[in-house]
Amino acid sequence: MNSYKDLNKIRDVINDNASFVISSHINPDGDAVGASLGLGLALQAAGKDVKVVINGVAAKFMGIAGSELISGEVDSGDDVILICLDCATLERLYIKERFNDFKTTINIDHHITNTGYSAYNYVDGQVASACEVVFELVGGFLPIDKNIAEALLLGILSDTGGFSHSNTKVATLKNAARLMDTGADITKMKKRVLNNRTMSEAKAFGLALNNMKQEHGCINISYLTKDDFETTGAVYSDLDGIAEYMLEVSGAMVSLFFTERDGGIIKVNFRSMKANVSEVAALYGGGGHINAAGANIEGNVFEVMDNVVGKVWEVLRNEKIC
Ligand SMILES: [Mn+2]
Repeated sequence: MNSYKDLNKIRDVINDNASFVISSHINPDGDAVGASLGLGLALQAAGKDVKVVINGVAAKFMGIAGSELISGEVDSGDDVILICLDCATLERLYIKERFNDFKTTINIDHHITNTGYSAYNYVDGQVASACEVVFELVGGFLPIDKNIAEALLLGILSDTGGFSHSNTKVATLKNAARLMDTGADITKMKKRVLNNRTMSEAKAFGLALNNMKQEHGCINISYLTKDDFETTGAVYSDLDGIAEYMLEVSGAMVSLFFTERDGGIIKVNFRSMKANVSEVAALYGGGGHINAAGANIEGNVFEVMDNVVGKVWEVLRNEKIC
């Protein structure tokens, strides 16, 4: 596991500078959005100039406190610090082309596959969400109010599936409890992140579940083509949760969800009960966590499915998981 521990150096950089750009991975999930807005609000409250530059934020996340910090513009230059959140590799960073334009760079994350691509890196692979790493950085250093706490809870709820995935630890619940101590409304945030679907998302779910098959008696797979996106009007950020749902269906030890993207790229979401799917994702240049990972693979959706199912089956068979 990669481990990067520049916590105090990062606090010094924050103390010594006034202008920050926060960014995260492409197609940001709830953790990416929550960490970005939570840290953005904390820096703003400390008198810093902050812009959050992330793309394609799902409508359900817009309007929460801190979303006014989201900007399409990237300020860069001699005095601006870039902070990358929840982003395991530079390749996945939304503003990767601008990475070298900043005074210095900071990488704060919880992916065990994080490559430590910044000048200062703080990666805690033990925690469930990037929001908890931000909380660790900010707690006791900058004041945390209800709005900051709600943004961070959004990410914790998102990455743990509402405290239901196996990444939910004692520390996760303690962090959530400490955030609730600020007066943060966890029920409101849970409704926003987990119990809140658009019509197009529901339709895409329907198509994906209709396409679902089981391979080798324990690998549930499904896909959506570009045509499916057009038919349903769904966007990629609408697809959170499909792979998790597929893992709940009859005997699955792994679920694999494939989506056709632009440029002949197939995005694969891996979810598992036990097997380390981040190792399989890494074979394709992807990464993530033991039970949840992703990769972008060039090729035809059906060929990519066959290939990935073969690799996953090897792991499940070798480890006698099924
Ligand atoms: Mn995350």
